[in-house]
Amino acid sequence: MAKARNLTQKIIAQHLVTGKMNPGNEIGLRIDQTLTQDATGTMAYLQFEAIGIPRVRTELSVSYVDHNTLQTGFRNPDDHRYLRTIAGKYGIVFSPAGTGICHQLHLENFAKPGKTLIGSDSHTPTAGGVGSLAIGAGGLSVALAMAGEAYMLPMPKVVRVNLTGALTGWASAKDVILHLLGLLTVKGGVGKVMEFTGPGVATLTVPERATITNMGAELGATASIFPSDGQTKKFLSRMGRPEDFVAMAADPKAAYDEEVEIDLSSLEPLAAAPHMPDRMVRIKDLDGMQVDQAAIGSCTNSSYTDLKATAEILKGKRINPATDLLIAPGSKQVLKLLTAEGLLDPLLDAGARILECACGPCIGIGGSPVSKGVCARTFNRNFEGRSGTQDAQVYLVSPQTAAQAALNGKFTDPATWGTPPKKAELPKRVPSIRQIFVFPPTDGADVEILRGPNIVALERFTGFNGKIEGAIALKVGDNITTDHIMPAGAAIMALRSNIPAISEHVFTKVDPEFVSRIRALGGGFILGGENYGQGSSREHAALAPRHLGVRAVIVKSLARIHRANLVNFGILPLLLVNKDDYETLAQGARLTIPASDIKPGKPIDLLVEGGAKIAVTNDLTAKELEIIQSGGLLNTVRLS
Ligand code: MIC
Ligand code: SF4
Repeated sequence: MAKARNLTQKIIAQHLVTGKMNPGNEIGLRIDQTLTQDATGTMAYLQFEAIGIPRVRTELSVSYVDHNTLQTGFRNPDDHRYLRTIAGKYGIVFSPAGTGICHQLHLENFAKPGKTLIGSDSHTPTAGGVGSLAIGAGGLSVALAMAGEAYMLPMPKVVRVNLTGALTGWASAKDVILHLLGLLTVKGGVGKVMEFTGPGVATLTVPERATITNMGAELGATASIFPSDGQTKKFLSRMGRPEDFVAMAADPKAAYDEEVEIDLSSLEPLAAAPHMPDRMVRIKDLDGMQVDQAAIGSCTNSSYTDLKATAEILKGKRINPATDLLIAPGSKQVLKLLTAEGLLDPLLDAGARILECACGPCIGIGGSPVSKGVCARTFNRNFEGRSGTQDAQVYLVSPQTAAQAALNGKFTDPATWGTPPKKAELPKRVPSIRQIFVFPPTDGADVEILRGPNIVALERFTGFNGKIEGAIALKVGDNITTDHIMPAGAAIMALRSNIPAISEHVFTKVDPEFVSRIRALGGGFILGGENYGQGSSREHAALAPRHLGVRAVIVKSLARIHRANLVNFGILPLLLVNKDDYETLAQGARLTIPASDIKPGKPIDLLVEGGAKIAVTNDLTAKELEIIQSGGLLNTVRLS
């Protein structure tokens, strides 16, 4: 009899190209679908062009424009035009600016149970809400998957998150994942897939599941996944694609590497306090704190059901005049539904601002709060400064909590909120927005790729031989995010296709002198703590430091996607054998790395000027080491 498998193992087994399915062992997966978004997409497609094949080899590839849709100046619209023409040429579906947020749109229109999806955005696991094995990756990894290459990753451990009971009162799906983050922390999911099972699963609708799988990214998890069941069938048929449904679940006796229990009925409204998504607090304990801005949207909480709940709370009321309320629906489909169901009026009449269907304030593209402003945002990240206001205090909450905060002008005890609205469901007939997508011609040979002057050709990095000498150009602490390394916001994100220009902003929010210092040093190393590079998938957080001459990062531990991006661009990720050595190494210390002596998984000594030796190791495979030694992945795969 075949071995009982959990759902993650089943999908992996069906897509396994290389490797053995033992946790930690490198495996290669066949990828059915890819997605990109504008801010990572231009680089991904420049790399795809460099690989040199005529058409994507996936079942489906979609290019969404949702992050920077401001089009201030020529750079941003030029990027969008490049993305549109590239999509036509290579057989990619194009989603124009304003259609919606990539993860919301993908869930509504394309995600399928049992399929593998990789996306150049860390919240790609949202599609796990319909039972896809969906993983965030760097742009180059996505480019390779589009070229038909297997996606390489360490076989994840599978965590069974057993849900019992049902949500009650004002508790929502957002509170489930905030609770899990409080329990496991922002590094609790590294190297793992969170697989949701148990009797509580059936009580959650697909949009609720997608809120949970979306924010599994904040746990550092490789993916999060729900089974495909009656709820999935209902969702897919209401989305007008019943044929995409297949039932999928773990075998009843399947084993898991770890287990977590959550009793849904024990949950209450929660928040993640500034400035980390795992700083879980109870809303009741924030009672009385003034709220300057409430914002509802982002790929976590911008579904029709989220906004319906919001509209029902706001109906017939006016928000507090001292509190701004920003609402960005996740897609035009959500917006059309709100209009059709008469739910837009209550939002408008209450005083909400309706923003474009895009990421917007989530990534600092407008909607920045006032100085020291307290925000109640339904988003997934509250890293310091990410809102565009460095001293803002961002609390991550559910739409219900954000709507209450907007009404009251402050956080209040949920016990005072009255009876919660009935759980929102999608209506039977959902309007289609399929005609807004641009589907590619069957032969793109005649499509001309249009590039603006901001789109700068890729640089060729050189490999190394022998030893690498240099100084620690920057020492940083634990949980450094890619927002610290490569800040976002409208102005800097407009430079995503121009590595020399965007490199001027590396680490500027942490240390404004960093760029001039590393230039003066002629390159060097970064010393970091635990979970270095968590958060976004932006490969610019590896590519731009590499452009500035960073050759190695020496850390206590690394986040998964950033680790892969470092390898992809030829930066050595070295792990301190003795974590206490972090204290003895100072910024400015000169080091020699005997790079040619590095072997997979073997410790070596770094020589510190003055004679000290520091042991470092690595968790690289032989192939990854070879990639770094040859100056990055593109050097090993280019045809052109
Ligand atoms: C984010 O939420 O940080 C982003 C912006 O969506 C990033 C991608 C990017 O930096 O372009 C992500 O999550 O991967
Ligand atoms: Fe967009 Fe925010 Fe989601 Fe990132 S987290 S994809 S910026 S909405």
